[in-house]
Amino acid sequence: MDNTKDKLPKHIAIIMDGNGTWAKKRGLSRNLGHRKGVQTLINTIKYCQQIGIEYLTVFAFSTENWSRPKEEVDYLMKLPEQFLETYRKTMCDNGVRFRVIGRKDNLKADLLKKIKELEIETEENNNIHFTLAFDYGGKDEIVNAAKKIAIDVKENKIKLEDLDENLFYHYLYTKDLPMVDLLIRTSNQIRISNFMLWQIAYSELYFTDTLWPDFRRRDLDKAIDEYQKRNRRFGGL
Ligand code: V0D
Repeated sequence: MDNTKDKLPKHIAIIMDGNGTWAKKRGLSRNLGHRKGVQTLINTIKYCQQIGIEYLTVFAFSTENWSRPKEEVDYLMKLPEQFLETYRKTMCDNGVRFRVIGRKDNLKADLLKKIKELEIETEENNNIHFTLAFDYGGKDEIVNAAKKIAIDVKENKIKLEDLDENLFYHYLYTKDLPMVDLLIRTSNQIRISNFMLWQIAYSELYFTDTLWPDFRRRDLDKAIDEYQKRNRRFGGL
């Protein structure tokens, strides 16, 4: 019996690509595209919450994005504060559990403080788990896990023979999130680009031409529809 058919994906991950292309098509600056992208993100969180998605994780900035032109990086780095200012209260009031995953060593101290505060303030929320992957890389995450495991083995906190896939997962940035059911990438790029690697082992992958600032409810509906049509087998039959 196929009872996966009408199941909502529990965990959706999105690579929000195409902000620059969207702006260029309109003769606008890339920065305006990114700003529009923030609004689309906020609408998407709201909609996911409405339809009962439990986990939403989005790729905001990769470990490789630092090599973009300085001007663009400088602008991008203003978005977190802008996002938190406009959306922080809504998250608190509507049961959004907020998390940021990724490296923390390149973030400015005051931003890090604001992130920590909101993570703690929304700790008890469980309406939707909204996670931002920020200065995140999938390979970096795995290397980081391996290092932490090596330390714990050396300090006799774990035994090497006890290391299995389950225990390894506890050392990933996503240790508190389930595996990804549905990965969406916008803007017609058919790549993973070092987003979650371990976590997408069994994910359905959905690629759309829609540019991120144009992404609407019906685009998410289409992705979920497609997900429900596919028959997920996790390698079994
Ligand atoms: C631009 C579309 C929220 C994609 C979404 C610096 C690109 C909006 C954040 C954010 C970005 C990050 C950390 C945090 C709170 C919010 C964000 C970046 C880009 C990269 F604690 N949106 N957003 N960060 N965009």
